[in-house]
Amino acid sequence: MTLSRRKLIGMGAAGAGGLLLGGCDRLNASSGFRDSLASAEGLTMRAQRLLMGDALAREFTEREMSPSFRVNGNSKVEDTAYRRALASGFAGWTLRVDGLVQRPLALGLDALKGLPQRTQITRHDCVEGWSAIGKWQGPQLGPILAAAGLLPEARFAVFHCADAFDGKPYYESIDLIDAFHPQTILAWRMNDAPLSEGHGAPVRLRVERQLGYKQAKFVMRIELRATLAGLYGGKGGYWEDHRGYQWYAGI
Ligand SMILES: Nc1nc2c(c(=O)[nH]1)N[C@H]1C(S)=C(S)[C@@H](COP(=O)(O)O)O[C@H]1N2
Ligand SMILES: [Mo]
Repeated sequence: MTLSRRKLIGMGAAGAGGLLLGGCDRLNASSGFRDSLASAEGLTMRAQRLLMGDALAREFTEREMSPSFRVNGNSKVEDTAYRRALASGFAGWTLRVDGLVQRPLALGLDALKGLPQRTQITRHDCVEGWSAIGKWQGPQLGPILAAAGLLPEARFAVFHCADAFDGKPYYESIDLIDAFHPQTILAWRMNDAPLSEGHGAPVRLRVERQLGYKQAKFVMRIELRATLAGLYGGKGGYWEDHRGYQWYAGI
């Protein structure tokens, strides 16, 4: 099942729409969120959402694919459990989906490969000033979250990664509008080959309407949360906490 923003809202306040509309009220109660809405970021996010609605990011043809797609950020994961899993071809590895869900999931790579797949050729834009067009394949995130059953308090999907910078874990987060967007997938395949370690094996997020740093690699766990406060630096991601990058990194 794919839920578009329109469908989410169409479900009304008692249904998933309540997640969005009710969420605003509750978020407004927190001064942090009020500050961020008053900021340029809040304005950009709301303006972009109004303009784009549930529009798709541009997709490209095979001929437009970049001849090379660089590896950026961490290209290797130090974590010993990760190294063992990588060495075994991720045989016993599972992706956990937990937090504010009715049924926590543990999905093996075969389970992810067995779900309906989406393939998309998109342009990745890194804030450092480079872009590359690549082909990504994997299951959509929305149906996986629907299978776990979101609790009414759930507002954000947090992606916990296996890597770290200077001992600080890499993580990222998106809201439910992006989580249920049709182009938001858990990619295990890139350019017709299994994801390499450098590009984020075994699975990485593709959230195509946002910048490169939101495309979390080495995703181990997806946690559904009511708020980003209280998690690491509280700003929803490694770069947001430590480098002042914006949480909503719209392209
Ligand atoms: N776990 C994790 N995800 C990450 C990063 C990282 O260092 N660790 N770097 C981010 C940045 S800044 C970019 S531009 C892309 C790079 O993806 P690539 O290596 O496939 O080009 O991954 C993003 N996701
Ligand atoms: Mo980036």
